[in-house]
Amino acid sequence: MDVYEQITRNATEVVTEAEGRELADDPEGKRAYVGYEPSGVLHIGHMLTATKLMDLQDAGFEVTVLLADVHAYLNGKGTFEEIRETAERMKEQFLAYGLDEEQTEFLYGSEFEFDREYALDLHALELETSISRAERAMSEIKSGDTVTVSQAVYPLMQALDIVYLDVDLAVGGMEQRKVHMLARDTLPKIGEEAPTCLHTPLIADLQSGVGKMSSSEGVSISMEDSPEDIEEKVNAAFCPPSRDPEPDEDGNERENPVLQIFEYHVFPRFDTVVVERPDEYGGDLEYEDYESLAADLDGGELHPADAKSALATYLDELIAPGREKLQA
Ligand code: NAL
Repeated sequence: MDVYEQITRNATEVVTEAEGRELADDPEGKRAYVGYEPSGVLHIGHMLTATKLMDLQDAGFEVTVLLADVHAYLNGKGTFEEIRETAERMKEQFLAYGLDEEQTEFLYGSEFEFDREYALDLHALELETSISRAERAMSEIKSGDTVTVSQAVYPLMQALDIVYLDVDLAVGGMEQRKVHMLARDTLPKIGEEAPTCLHTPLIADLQSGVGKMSSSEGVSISMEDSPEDIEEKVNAAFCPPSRDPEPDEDGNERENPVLQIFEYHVFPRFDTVVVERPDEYGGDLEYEDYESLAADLDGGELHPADAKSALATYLDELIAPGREKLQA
């Protein structure tokens, strides 16, 4: 696979493509980073960016995972001590999920975000940013109903972290997009470079296919799930025999979340996917890429129930090592 293709496969966008191509021309020793608010348990959203980090490691990038303890605090996720405790567990789960221990650096935000120089740069960014812009940047990240001052500082610190971590490529889900755009617009105003950003897709709500899957609302999948939990959730998922479902009765766009999880979680990690079926239903099906599985579901060759049962099996295989760490 060509390096640019490897870096960008399954990504929604690279900002900008030209900058992404420049990185792909000479990936050795380049640094990619992703940050997460520590939450103790890894869920399917974290796993999606982690899979992208593995692509980047394969391409020669050095990967830094920022355990964004101060950000979680600013976003109302608990006391600082509680957040630090959950971060250690999260790190273990990332390694269990398959990030290369040698190639991955883990860092706490609090290791550099309290430095005097950082504080001065942060205030410079505050001077350059309107409250409404900061608030908009947080629309898909903030917890709680009212916007606090801490949540307006949050995206500015995220922008500044990109500078302090000396990152060549900032990776995040599409919900981070507005923060990254703020960083691209604002950092040059304080004499810093605009970062290149890569965004991964968001998976649709598992039960309805409408809107986005969320760990705080609705059904999500995490490393805490037992094999039975996973089976139950996947069996209840929205999966019409179509890769392009009709809108619902209210006209809302719908996705097929079962196919999305195959595309973004399963095929990047397994060379072949076997769908087991009894002989009387045509016997096992074997797929080497997402396209052929999606085409079979769409064409009626693959029944949604069989697709779901295979998905539950592969998801469990991805989750099992982290689940063991959680239980240890
Ligand atoms: C991600 C987060 C916090 C700080 C960061 C700094 C640099 C790069 C990425 C970062 C967490 C992220 C979240 N905003 O929603 O989990």
